[in-house]
Formats: sequence, C-alpha cells, structure tokens
Amino acid sequence: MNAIRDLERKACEIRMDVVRLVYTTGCGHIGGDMSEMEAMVALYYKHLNCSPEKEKDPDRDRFILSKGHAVETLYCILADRGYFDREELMSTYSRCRSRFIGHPNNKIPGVEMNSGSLGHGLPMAVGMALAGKMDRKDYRIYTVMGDGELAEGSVWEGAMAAGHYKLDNLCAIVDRNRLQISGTTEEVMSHGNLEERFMAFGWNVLSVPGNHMAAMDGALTVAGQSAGKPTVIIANTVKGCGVSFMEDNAAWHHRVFSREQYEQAMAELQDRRARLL
Ligand SMILES: Cc1ncc(C[n+]2csc(CCOP(=O)(O)OP(=O)(O)O)c2C)c(N)n1
Ligand SMILES: [Mg+2]
Repeated sequence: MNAIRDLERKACEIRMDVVRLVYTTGCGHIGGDMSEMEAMVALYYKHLNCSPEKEKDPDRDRFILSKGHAVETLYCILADRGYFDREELMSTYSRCRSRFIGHPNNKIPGVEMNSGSLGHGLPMAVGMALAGKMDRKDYRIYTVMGDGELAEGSVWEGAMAAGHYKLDNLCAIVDRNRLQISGTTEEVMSHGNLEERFMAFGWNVLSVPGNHMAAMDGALTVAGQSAGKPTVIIANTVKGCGVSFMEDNAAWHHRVFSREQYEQAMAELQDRRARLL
C-alpha cells in the first residue's frame, strides 16, 4: 500500500476496529492507541519488511511497541494483516484464559517482544540493531515509545548506546502527545527541548506532525536513508486523535465508552472514512 490516501483510509478503519474492540471487551488504552495510529499504519502497510509468511524469517524487519499499554492498535493491525484470526481477537481480548492479554505478548504471531513495563523497548531495540550490525544483516529495527515513557532512565541508556554504536538501522518514534497517565508530561516530568536532547546523544532527529500521514510517511522514508546515526522521529500527535470528545483529554488514557459515546465515536469515524473514499 503506497498511496497516502490508502494509508489514511486504513488508519481510519483501524481506528474503528480499535473503538469496537474497546467497547465490546470493556477495556483498553484508547487515547494512546489513537495517537500512535499514523506511525503504526505507515509502518505496517508500507515501511516494515514483514508479513505473516515471514514471521520467523531472520531477515525480517523487527518492530517493538515499547508503549505496550496501547496494544489494541497493534493487535487490530496484526489481525488485519492476517497474523491471526480477527474474530478471536474481537471476542476474547483481555478475557480470562485469552491469549490476547492487555499488553503485547510474544506468544502472539507477529509480536517480537513482551512489553508494558515502560522503558524497555528502546534498550531491546538497540540490542537487536547491534546484533544486525554484527551479523552484517540488512534488516531494520523500529520502536514506538510514549513521551511519558521517556521519564524512564533506561530509555536514555539505550539512546546513549545507539548513538555510540552509530546504529543507523534503528528508528525510534516518540508519540509526543504531551499527556501521560495522570496529566501533562510538562507537569509530571518535563522534557525541555526533546529534539536537542536526542541530538546530544548522537541521533538524527526529525520532528513532524505525527497524525499527518504524508509527514509520517516522509519521515520514515528519510529514516530509512540515515547513514551513521540512529533516527528518532518526534511525532507531535494528539492523544485520542480522530474522536472529538477524546482528543487531548488525559481522562481518555484508559476509559471505556458508554453506548452513546461509542455510537458518536463510530459516527465521526464513518464520516471521515466516507470523505476518504
Ligand atoms: C515502568 C512502568 N511504570 C508505570 C507504568 C504505568 N503506566 C502505564 S501507561 C503510563 C503512562 C504512559 O504515558 P505515555 O508514555 O505518554 O503513553 P501515551 O500517552 O502514549 O499513552 C504509565 C505511567 C508502566 N506501565 N510501566
Ligand atoms: Mg503520552
């Protein structure tokens, strides 16, 4: 899938799947699912060299969802890409004895790493990227982190190592929605100038409107051409993006829809989809 409009339509459809999943199963981190959407769709429908047939291929690209709480987007995408049965996900997610627990689980086809305890995705991605360099492989490693997650010290150890080893096969995307679980990142743990911080660690830094598909797609293309440095894409996003009453509202970090809210959310997304046809 290459055309920006097709990717935008896919992002809208996955948003609808996520809303349905959270409504029918009664749980999920919907705000962060929505803000990371354009990055995830651009990766899985264009930039990542991966597929269900190549699930164990040593040359596949690897993706780690470091902000593992926003797993609903990842699961809906993997189901849509054919890694597992969509109906099983929709009917069992987060239920007792389901394999689809509320954070990424590497027993699920397509999931590279268990995550959910914040701060581990980047260090693991650094290890995988370093292994790729040592084995002279061409695969690339991508990770999506939250901006609240950047308060974890391990992120900065990983950032330092990636710069030191010049891991140009690594691309980190920061979902910079400026909210975390309990308020704004500015109040809870401010980042100052995030671009300058990553530059100081030896990274190639791109800063884009992260819910703008063409901008995200362009940044991922540039990241793929980086030589001698890891790339971070600071994706300036809106938490809850796509549903008016959830947007930029910390209360929707982890909340379930009433019937009326569900119907309104679906109506807004269907309108958007109709405009993209
Ligand atoms: C090590 C660790 N500490 C605390 C939490 C609890 N927690 C879950 S989500 C979250 C906020 C994350 O905010 P952010 O990274 O900005 O994610 P997003 O806004 O994209 O949802 C926290 C603190 C956790 N999952 N892991
Ligand atoms: Mg955040």
